[in-house]
Amino acid sequence: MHVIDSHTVGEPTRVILDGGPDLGDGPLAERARRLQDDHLDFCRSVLREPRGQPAMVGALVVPPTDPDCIAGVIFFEADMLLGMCGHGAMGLGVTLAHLGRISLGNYAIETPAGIIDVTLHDTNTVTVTNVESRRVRKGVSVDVEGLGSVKGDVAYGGNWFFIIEPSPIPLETRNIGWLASAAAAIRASAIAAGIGGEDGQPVDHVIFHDRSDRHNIHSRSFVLCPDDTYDRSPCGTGCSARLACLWADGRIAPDEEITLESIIGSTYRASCRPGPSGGIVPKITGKAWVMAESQLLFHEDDPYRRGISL
Ligand code: PYC
Repeated sequence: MHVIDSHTVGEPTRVILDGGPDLGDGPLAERARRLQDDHLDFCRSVLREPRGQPAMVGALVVPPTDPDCIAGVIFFEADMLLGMCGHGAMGLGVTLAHLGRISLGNYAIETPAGIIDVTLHDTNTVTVTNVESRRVRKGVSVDVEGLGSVKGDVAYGGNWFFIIEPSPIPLETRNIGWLASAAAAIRASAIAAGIGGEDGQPVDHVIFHDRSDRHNIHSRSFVLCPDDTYDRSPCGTGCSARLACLWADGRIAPDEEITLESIIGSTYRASCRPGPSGGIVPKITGKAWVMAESQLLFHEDDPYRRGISL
């Protein structure tokens, strides 16, 4: 299996170029469902240790259905699919450039959440114009054991987010374990209380936002991903959901660019415009670096060919 690994300001992506399962044809969302229902072993084998690492997101390159798109991509974690992935789209952009399949410019890419645009400005700098994003609920309270009542907004940015500001825990790297367990408890309580998208979509990510101590940074965040790892980048879909909340509160103007910081201090630039369906169209710019090109081998007698499951 031919893979290329990159990281986007710290958050890893593994692009799978061949050797993935046959998902048939049809709409990308249907093919993604087949991956989720029938091929989770594949996702685990690629992302779990010993071949992968906990924070890594997979990006399976598939043929697009839309002839205007240069590729289709299904983003996944070891145990579940992502509708979209901002850092992964940046990683895919620099990977396709590394392979000589694209040069500097603008490209449409199909994802299960919809068509996104990837603009490669130089070898490492990529802007992702994401799917239309929206806030669906403001200031919802959820009772969380050990934390009490926690208030947050529910927003969509290609995935579903519960967004809390200010953070109940200081956004410092020494608190990462504490932040992760609090965010996981909030997500479990939100799901149990039926708090999510308009059509019952469960919240899959939780974000804590707060002020940054750094000059010219709009805010700092901690993002918990569905697999309970934290995003080392500011999370492209999370920034999109965040922009949707800022927009709904009148806290950002069209095309105003802000810089958002991750818990490790890495940054994206982000802006938005009104979208066609009442939400916003986010633009997120960050940097990604290709770091390895490999052939993954899976021997029949390797007890960990499907990854380590504990
Ligand atoms: O950048 O959108 C993102 C993302 C989702 C999960 C990890 N990163």
